[in-house]
Amino acid sequence: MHIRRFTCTLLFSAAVAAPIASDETSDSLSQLDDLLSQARSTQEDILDDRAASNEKRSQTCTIQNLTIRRAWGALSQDERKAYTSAVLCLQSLPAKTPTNLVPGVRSRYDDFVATHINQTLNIHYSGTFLAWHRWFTWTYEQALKNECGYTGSQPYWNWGLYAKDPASSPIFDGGEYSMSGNGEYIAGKGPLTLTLGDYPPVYLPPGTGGGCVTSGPFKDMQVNLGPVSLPLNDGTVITGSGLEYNPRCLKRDISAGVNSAYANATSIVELILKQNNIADFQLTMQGVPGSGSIGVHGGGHYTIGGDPGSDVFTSPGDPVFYLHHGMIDLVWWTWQILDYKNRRNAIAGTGTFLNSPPSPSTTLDDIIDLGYAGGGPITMRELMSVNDGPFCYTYI
Ligand SMILES: *[C@@H]1O[C@H](CO)[C@@H](O)[C@H](O)[C@H]1NC(C)=O
Ligand SMILES: *[C@@H]1O[C@H](CO)[C@@H](O)[C@H](O)[C@H]1NC(C)=O
Ligand SMILES: *[C@@H]1O[C@H](CO)[C@@H](O)[C@H](O)[C@H]1NC(C)=O
Ligand SMILES: [Cu+2]
Repeated sequence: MHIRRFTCTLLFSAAVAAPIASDETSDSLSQLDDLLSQARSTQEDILDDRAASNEKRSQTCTIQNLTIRRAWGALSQDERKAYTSAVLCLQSLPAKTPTNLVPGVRSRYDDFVATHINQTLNIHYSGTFLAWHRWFTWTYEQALKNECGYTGSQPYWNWGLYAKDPASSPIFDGGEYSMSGNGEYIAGKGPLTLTLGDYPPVYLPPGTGGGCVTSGPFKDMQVNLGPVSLPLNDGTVITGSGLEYNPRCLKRDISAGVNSAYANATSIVELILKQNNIADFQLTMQGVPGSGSIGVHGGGHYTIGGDPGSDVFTSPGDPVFYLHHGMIDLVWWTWQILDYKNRRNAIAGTGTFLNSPPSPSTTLDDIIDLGYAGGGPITMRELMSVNDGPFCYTYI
């Protein structure tokens, strides 16, 4: 009896294991899981070591009090609801940004959008890209906790899990426990044309929405700021200062084509394992200009698409931004901890977008300031590790 059951189990495992092993996506997803567990256990070793040492300064973040950030799909329905309710709360609180500086701000949520718009040309394709967005995402998470009573942590979007059909994923399925669904279907859209300086354009497969989001927690959300540089499917771009009051619906154009081409499980694993220095890592992640790739960073943003999702400046105006940047941060942290000694403080780049106009190299002494979004001025040095400076979190 016992032996028979054992045999059955073995047969059953073999039957399910075979197709998984032959599937590139599942292979890469389990590789990503392994990398993540490896990163976790290295982080625990680091924290154990310093708890054992007498260094007092380093005792503030311990294994016992790490905040754990989880994938959206791993949250319970109640936890997801708590998160979206806290975001809606932030959207109902008054802005701190004075309207003489940014006439369009209407809520505390908009403070974050305004800060991102204001600094866009210094925080993408620059030396501060990763650290700036780590601090931005963390500061947003703290606002949800401290100003809206949220007791959970910032969830993340593992792009690789749903690359073939993001619109049906728990993040975008449009249900009560999602981050709201796709935009209304607009027929006959051409590809989304992205231009970057004098490089040849990149044409992205259009999504299956394009119009207003009509389902889920954010169906009545009003977008107030932007656009600054919004690409359209006919090759044109709508531009503006982004700072005026421009109330409109939240639009999305969820694209499985973009997700599977640029932010699939294999591309995530390869980014982590094959890039050996920070300059290549952050450039590949954002898309090497002229290569035709938009990287996993562009991959996530243009999977969401729409307005403000596809506007580099205004993209935090779609609440999924923060789940996307949770994943960007997870990937950076996983990459850092694979060679912590050499990568913990590794930075490269300058203070301007593709160094245009030319600017000094970013250093660990450079100050990051999120303005009215909060957080206060902080040095790059303090933002380099998820268990130092203001941070004490991990990802599972
Ligand atoms: C974590 O615990 C340590 C030691 O108990 C404490 O000093 C520190 O303030 C805590 N840190 C956080 C972020 O809760
Ligand atoms: C996965 O992403 C990589 C990098 O963007 C790309 O080269 C590859 O074709 C993608 N795989 C699939 C199945 O689309
Ligand atoms: C925009 O950035 C400038 C320069 O860093 C700063 O002086 C200004 O206060 C910022 N505006 C807002 C609204 O954050
Ligand atoms: Cu950004």
